[in-house]
Amino acid sequence: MKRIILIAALCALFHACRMPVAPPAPYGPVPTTAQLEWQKMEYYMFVHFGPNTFTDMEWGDGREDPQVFRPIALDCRQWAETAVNAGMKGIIITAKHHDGFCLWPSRYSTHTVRESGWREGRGDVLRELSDACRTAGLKFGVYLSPWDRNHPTYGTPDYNEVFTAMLAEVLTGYGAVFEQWFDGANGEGDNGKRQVYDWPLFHRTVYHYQPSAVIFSDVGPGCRWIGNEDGRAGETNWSRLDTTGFEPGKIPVLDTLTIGNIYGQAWIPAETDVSIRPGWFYSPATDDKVKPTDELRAIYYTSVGRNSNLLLNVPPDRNGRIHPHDSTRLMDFRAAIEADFRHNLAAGATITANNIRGDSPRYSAVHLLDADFDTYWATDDTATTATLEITLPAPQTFSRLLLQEYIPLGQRIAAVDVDYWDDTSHTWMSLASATTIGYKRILQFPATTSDKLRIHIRRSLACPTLSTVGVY
Ligand code: FUL
Repeated sequence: MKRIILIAALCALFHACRMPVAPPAPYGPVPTTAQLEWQKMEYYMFVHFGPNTFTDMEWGDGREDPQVFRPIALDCRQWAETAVNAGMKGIIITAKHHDGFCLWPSRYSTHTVRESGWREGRGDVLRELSDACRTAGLKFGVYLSPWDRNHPTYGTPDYNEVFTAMLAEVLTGYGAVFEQWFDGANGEGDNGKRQVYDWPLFHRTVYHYQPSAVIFSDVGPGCRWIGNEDGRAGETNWSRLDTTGFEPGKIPVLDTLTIGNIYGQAWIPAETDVSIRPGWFYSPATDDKVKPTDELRAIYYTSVGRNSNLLLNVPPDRNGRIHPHDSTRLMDFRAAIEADFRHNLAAGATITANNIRGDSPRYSAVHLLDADFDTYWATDDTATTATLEITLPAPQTFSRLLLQEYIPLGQRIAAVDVDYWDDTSHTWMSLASATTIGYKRILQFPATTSDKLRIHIRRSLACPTLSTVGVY
């Protein structure tokens, strides 16, 4: 009896003293804190606004009379309210497009809101929008086109100094900037000259004034262009990219931007930018061409559903307000997505894994079903394949599976098969397959009824981790 008590005591002591199982080591490049916060935003608004709004142009040539800029009822609070009601998390505005017109009264240009006469030349769209975003709880971002078809110094080294000074103005005058958007389009200036940009200087300037800003360009460094303007990320989409030898406007083949590089040296996740209308700027000619809800819904699945953020452009009209056709469509789009993800059928399910890291509760598969991104399931280091089984309390009909990798430790999973249990044939039947998961991957398939699903990770570059599984 004494021996038994002693053994039991020793066992208890052993368990109490057992070292916590160490998490998997990060694999490859990983997101910075700012990139992780950015990725969690998922969906935000792009605003193209400026002289082009009033001239039916997409690319103004910089010789427009500033007086054409005359929004008679500009209301940035209406933009911000629309974004909030649409479920968006921020707004990025074209502070200066290729025509060089500045939406703020820049000291380094004579082609600005000051010269327009709007609000007697005392207006500042960046001020009004950044204030409205702050009030509405939205993040504020700035698009600044390096290509400038108006500025007299464009095409000379002096322009790099001018552009840097303009950057400093927009980055210091309006509070926190979550994303600095650099357009890759680079043509000639009004003087027929083309600029050689000082990208290292531009990047240094952004990080100096806004250390937490994510810098967008064709090739990062904070986030990258998806390689098309159709709203389509790759079904395979690595948040990693090799950028040596590339810069904005001098880019790898477009497919590489759409797919990323499996062994890319840098963490540069994708952003999908697309417009709700055929053009980036407002035109009355497109009032009846706002994308239908089904098309926007499809774009959600091919962007957010494929490990990319969605930057949806909603161009304000000539009054300076978001047109009712656009705002109504945005509300329908939100309702459609919310309906798709209202009931997670996996919420009351049981879930098992054939491998749990160190058999530790810390990495148990139950973490896949909690709503906490920061708890996750992981396997032992030796595993590069694994199988999860989900049993629902009763048979249910579903057509979507949502998966999230725990990306703070890097992107690992390269191939996944999903099966369901068919009660008639008593076999597992194939439901869907995927390659990459990343921050979020949503698989769609024909509506299927079953009480069991199986997720088989067929290939992982290092032991897999998953944070979330949802069945809808
Ligand atoms: C492109 C620009 O040329 C378009 O006008 C628009 O701003 C789009 C978002 O990026 O490169």
